[in-house]
Amino acid sequence: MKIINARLRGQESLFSISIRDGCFSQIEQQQSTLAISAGSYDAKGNLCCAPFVEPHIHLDAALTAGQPNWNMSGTLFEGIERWAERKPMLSAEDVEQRVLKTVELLVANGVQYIRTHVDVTDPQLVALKAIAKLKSRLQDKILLQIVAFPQEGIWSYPNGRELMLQALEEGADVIGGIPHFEFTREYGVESMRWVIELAQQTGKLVDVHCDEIDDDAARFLEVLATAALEANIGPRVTASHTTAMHSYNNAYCSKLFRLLKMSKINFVSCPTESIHLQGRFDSYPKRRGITRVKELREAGLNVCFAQDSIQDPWYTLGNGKLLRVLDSGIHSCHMMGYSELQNCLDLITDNGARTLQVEDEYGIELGKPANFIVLEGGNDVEVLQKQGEVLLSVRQGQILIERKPAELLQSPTF
Ligand code: 17E
Ligand code: FE2
Repeated sequence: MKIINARLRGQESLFSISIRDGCFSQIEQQQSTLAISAGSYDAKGNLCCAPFVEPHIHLDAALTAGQPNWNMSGTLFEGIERWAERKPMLSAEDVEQRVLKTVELLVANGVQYIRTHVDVTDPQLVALKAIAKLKSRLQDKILLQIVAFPQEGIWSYPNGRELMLQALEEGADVIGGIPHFEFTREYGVESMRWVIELAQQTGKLVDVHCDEIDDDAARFLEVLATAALEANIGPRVTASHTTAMHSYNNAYCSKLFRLLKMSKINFVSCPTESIHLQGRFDSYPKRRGITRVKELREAGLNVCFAQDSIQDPWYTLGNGKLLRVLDSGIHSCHMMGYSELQNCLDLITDNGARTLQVEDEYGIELGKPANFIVLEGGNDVEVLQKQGEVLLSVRQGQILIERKPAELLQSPTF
């Protein structure tokens, strides 16, 4: 397979990309536009880039919005209550069917790497077991990482620690947490130290729902970052949401950032979800409730964007399109200065890959697996301006999806 007339990120000229045995075998700069020939795909000057990464989604809850009740208030906490009503209705078939549908949606939109949180505050671990089974079945289409996510707490839920350990035995790759939702600050702190110790013992990654609340007193991030630093595992640790950071005062943030930089932990922000769920207890002016993405990036920390939810008790919308999340995120985070726009795709590609720790196999480089997508537009800015569909997604040299650009059939003359 050969891709011709492709643009690569950060480069002006056209490239030809050859694939052999599922890997990139040649990446050649072209002097001019090439004519299409048999066996080649004409990218027509569009951007060939590494696949989209969805680093934070809840596949277990996807496509359950309104079952049995709708979230009327739009708060995170009502979402947790509505989900607790749906949880006893879970069955292996129900989970499998919804997960496959959601993954299909994500794959159709250029995603090849997914980290899913799966609620393990369920004595039967129904969803966790069902999703662990799907992992190998899906491996030709996506790389799936599973987080053991204690939605109702580790310290605050009966047998919370045992359920977390059992989930790891059943195949979870990543240790989760939810310190701001534990009954007390002490429980939250203890749970964070336990999570990092467990990661040291097991070699697993860590991804914590951390300070997902508008409370400026929710300060578990400093506990997580300190524990990660002292265990020397920062790059293997992720703090998701950290929306309370939106509300921290600048003096505290200035002190906190020193620790964050030393710890080298990763951040995931879910801008569409946070702008919807946060700020719900404010009148006017209303906080946006999104973590300090711009400032974290400027401090050299790794931040990526994620969707979080697709049609679940927390978020009724969502369609697998990370370009929509990116567009919304850079608006709400004031990240539309031209230099920020020029590399904005990092937020849904490379930075996500770093969070998932899959950089060894990720990227358009000689010898790496031929995993890539073709987007409408020749560079990051054009892709965002066009908001087009993903035209091609290739994994290990095999086409996953291919589509034609939308065609306007009729328009007035000017
Ligand atoms: N659960 C949670 O605690 N936070 C979220 N954003 C979602 C589920 C979607
Ligand atoms: Fe989440």
